[in-house]
Amino acid sequence: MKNYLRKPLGNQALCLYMLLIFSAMITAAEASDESAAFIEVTDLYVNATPPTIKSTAAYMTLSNLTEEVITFIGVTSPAANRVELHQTSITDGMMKMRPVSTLKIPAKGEVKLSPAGLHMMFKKLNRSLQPGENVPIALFFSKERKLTVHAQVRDIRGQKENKTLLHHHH
Ligand SMILES: [Cu+2]
Repeated sequence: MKNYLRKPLGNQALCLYMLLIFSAMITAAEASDESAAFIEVTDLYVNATPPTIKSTAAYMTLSNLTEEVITFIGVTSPAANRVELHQTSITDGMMKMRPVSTLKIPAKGEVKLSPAGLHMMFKKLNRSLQPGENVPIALFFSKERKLTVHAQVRDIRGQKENKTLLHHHH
């Protein structure tokens, strides 16, 4: 009787184990699906920061590979407490930034984020970012689509053209 009871339990445990492995495999498959081309990210980098600076910006080009408009709806990174999409504009010689909540990427079109315009603002960095390292950035889009990319940290402080466009105040 004892053996009879134990056996089905053992099978159940095995079944559960197999189920766990199976669901892990499914999750892995879904994770790789997330990069199944709907958006292509190029020219991706984030500005290096000295230890005293707690914010920085990331730039990239977002290309929509599909036949319909894709809306960017948010961004996160483990390197910062908060990441926001910002638009830089110059009004009366003063540079201002404002948060942009959503961004439409036209069908088969692209949107460039660059130092003079749109950028992804990293706020409350939890550490300084060293040139050469890679920072994960999770991008969220309409239809619950997510894309994780890795931005290379670049030291652009020495580059004259970007010098006046660096901003650390919010
Ligand atoms: Cu900004």
